[in-house]
Amino acid sequence: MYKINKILIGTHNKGKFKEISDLLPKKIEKISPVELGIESPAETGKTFSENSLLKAKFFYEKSNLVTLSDDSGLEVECLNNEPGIYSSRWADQYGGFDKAMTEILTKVKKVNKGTKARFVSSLTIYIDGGKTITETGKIEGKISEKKGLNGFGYDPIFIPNGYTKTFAEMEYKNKLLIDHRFIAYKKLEKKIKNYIL
Ligand code: ITT
Repeated sequence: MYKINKILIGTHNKGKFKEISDLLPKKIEKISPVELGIESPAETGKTFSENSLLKAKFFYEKSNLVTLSDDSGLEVECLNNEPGIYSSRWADQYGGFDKAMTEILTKVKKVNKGTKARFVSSLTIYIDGGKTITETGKIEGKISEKKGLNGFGYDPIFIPNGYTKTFAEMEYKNKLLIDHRFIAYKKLEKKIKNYIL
């Protein structure tokens, strides 16, 4: 059985790159699209899994390296699960994450139908020979006032169920080992064990 010793982590998001790097076995060499001068594809999919697959294919075709990509986001129930797949685009649209988080908090207060929310991550690995595997992980929780300075993106406004701290108040390692990306990775790991361990 051939073993993967090098993976392109197909993301331009530094927070995701670090988390995915830390989930993969240490002995696997991790490459960033930034090192290879590869830009991001347009995210034309309608779901996290479609976008994740589209990114993995795009980066594989550009680099010829086994690729692992993520499409993720925050779904807020009272906002019809927005921003969802548009989580990154909301940040661009509102002028950064801080403003996008303020926007979410304002909308959630206005709608006044609770604070239930979840983070979702779809991970796709594109293996030589064109084989792809996609797995999705979700972590349920609630929207909170902005708290904490760790992490990235929408971490300051999300408290997972069973915890009292936002992702941004948690130690990096504690978030890493419970979040949506970890859940998706564990599902994926079962299917690629023979290739990576
Ligand atoms: P790539 O497409 O290059 O991977 P991106 O940041 O555009 O980078 P997405 O399209 O998947 O990635 O957008 C996901 C958004 O959701 C992005 O704004 C993230 O910051 C945010 N997000 C995803 N996972 C998160 C997490 O664990 N904590 C906080 N925010 C997260």
